[in-house]
Amino acid sequence: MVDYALMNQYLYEGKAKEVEQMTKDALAEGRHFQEVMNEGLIAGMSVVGEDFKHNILYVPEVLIAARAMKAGMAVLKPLLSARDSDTPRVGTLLMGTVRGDLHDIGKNLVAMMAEGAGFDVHDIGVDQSVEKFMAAADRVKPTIIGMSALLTTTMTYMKTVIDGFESAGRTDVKFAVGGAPISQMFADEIGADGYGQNASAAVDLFLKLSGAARDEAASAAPTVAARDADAPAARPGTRTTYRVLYWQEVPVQIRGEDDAGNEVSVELPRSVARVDLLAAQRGLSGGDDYSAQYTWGDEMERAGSAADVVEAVRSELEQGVTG
Ligand code: B12
Repeated sequence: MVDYALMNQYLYEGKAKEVEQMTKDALAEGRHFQEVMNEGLIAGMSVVGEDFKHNILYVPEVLIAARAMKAGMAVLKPLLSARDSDTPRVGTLLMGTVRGDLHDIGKNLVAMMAEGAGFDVHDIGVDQSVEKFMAAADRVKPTIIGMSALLTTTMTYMKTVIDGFESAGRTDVKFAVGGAPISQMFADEIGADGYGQNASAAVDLFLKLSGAARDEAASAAPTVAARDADAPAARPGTRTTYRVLYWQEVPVQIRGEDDAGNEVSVELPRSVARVDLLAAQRGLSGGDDYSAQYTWGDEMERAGSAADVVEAVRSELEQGVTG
């Protein structure tokens, strides 16, 4: 029998193969695809979003979890596409990242979750001008246009798109905006109809804008195993198991847990800049290609508390990182 809590945990840990297999198993067992998606995938991803917000997870871990979600969604996709006859669509969503901006991981995640919530999603990709948004809107007649921007230099273009639609007399569509530098205040300033901080909030917003309400039970995030908050201090003789996360050959993050239950995770800031550069040089800037380069190294063990071991490994790795 399908264990959704375990599936959520696998998704959280980015175990794509396990998530894919459990999705297949759940369907084979006769579970409805909507249930599998809500309870197995979206619920898991909501926890990832929450933990990202509270700095428990870093960006690479979000990307790895998103990859696992995508593996599960790929299994459900044919069923999602075939459901038109028996499920009323909630609305039509046109999604794109604005001109000058190539970031699409967050947008893709939002699109995936919106599709799961019952929207017809048309994703026009990155670097989209107002003309392209308009041409696409003519084609698909969206109820909502969702724009994404990750750069402070491109977020202002969202206003250009909104103004463009307004001067063309196209006031029949609602605008939702999002991306790391966006805020509710900015959304208000540029005349957007709403802002969503993460994929789950984005779906709530889309549902609100299209007049549909979210089922509370379906959107409630399950809790993940309690971590280090109340763990006792490490004693002498404590050992820590740790793993290093790599983007190709570049170490980007270390996560360790000692036998007293303390968990510590740090990013290697210099490596992030190096990854940006290498991604561009190696032609791996596209969302899927970029995310696919992340892999966890083998689990290792050392004497010491999680904080001490992770700090020691960080310092060793930093010395080995050039550029
Ligand atoms: C991955 C990444 C890249 C990848 C992008 C791969 C891809 N295909 O997307 C690569 C390496 C290509 C890249 C390139 C660059 N990047 Co970059 N990048 C990042 C990084 C590390 C993570 C972004 C990400 O994917 N986050 C995870 C997703 C899940 O979160 P998210 O995008 O915020 O999306 C969520 C919400 O915002 C919301 N949301 C998103 N869209 C929408 C839309 C709607 C409608 C709604 C409602 C909600 C919503 O829901 C999402 C899911 O929860 C950020 C740092 C950071 N911490 O954000 C820098 C960052 C965004 N990049 C930055 C920079 C400067 C660049 C470059 C200029 C670097 C360079 N030297 O070349 C280029 C620019 C290229 C370009 N023209 O766009 C800066 C931006 C600084 C700024 N304030 O402007 C950042 C903040 C890093 C930094 N601290 O300096 N980058």
